[in-house]
Amino acid sequence: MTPFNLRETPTGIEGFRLWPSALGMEAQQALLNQVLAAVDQAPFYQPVTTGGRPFSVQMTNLGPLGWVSDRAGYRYQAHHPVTDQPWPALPRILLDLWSELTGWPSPPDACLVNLYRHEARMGLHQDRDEQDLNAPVLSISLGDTALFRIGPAQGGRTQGLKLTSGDICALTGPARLARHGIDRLLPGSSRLVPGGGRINLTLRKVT
Ligand code: MD6
Ligand code: FE
Repeated sequence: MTPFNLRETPTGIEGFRLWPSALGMEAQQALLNQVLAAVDQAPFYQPVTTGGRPFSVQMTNLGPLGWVSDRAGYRYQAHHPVTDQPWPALPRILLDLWSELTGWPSPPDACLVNLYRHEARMGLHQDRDEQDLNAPVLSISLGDTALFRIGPAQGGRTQGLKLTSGDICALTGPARLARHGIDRLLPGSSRLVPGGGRINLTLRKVT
């Protein structure tokens, strides 16, 4: 595995941290291979909102806990909602990235894996289902470039930026509850993900 490029770029948003091209091509491919191998045991599925509307993003999880949403609500749980099996273990490379980039003293206990095919998007939201909202959320982008949008927790003006394959970002401290989402992909901008599209991994401390 090639070493990570841990040079951070200022974002102008306090607490929103960005490491552009943290993963080179070789590291992206190695990470993707491990994620796809794990996903063999925990296939992507299409979650629905509490209102019964399907997400355009497909999801699965790695680690002791996984974020799920269905008509009963959204929550973290230890089992895949379709196969009822425990989620696969977190690959070591993800644990290493978490500790190197966040410095958080304990490992993450959940990794949400989002698969965006061409038309998929993610509405503005806050990540606030975790018990300790002081722990950061670390996000790794693989595949097609995404137009990411972020703004203050309380609402108000948002700004957009591109997340490209190999970029890593984090919501920490004053940006932990920032509102954020994915407006759309730039389809065909990467050939990394088989079948096209983008995979986003978000590492969290849930309990
Ligand atoms: C995505 N990301 O990049 C969606 N959440 O596909 C997120 O929802 C996210 O990028 C928490 C922290 C960073 C993120
Ligand atoms: Fe999020």
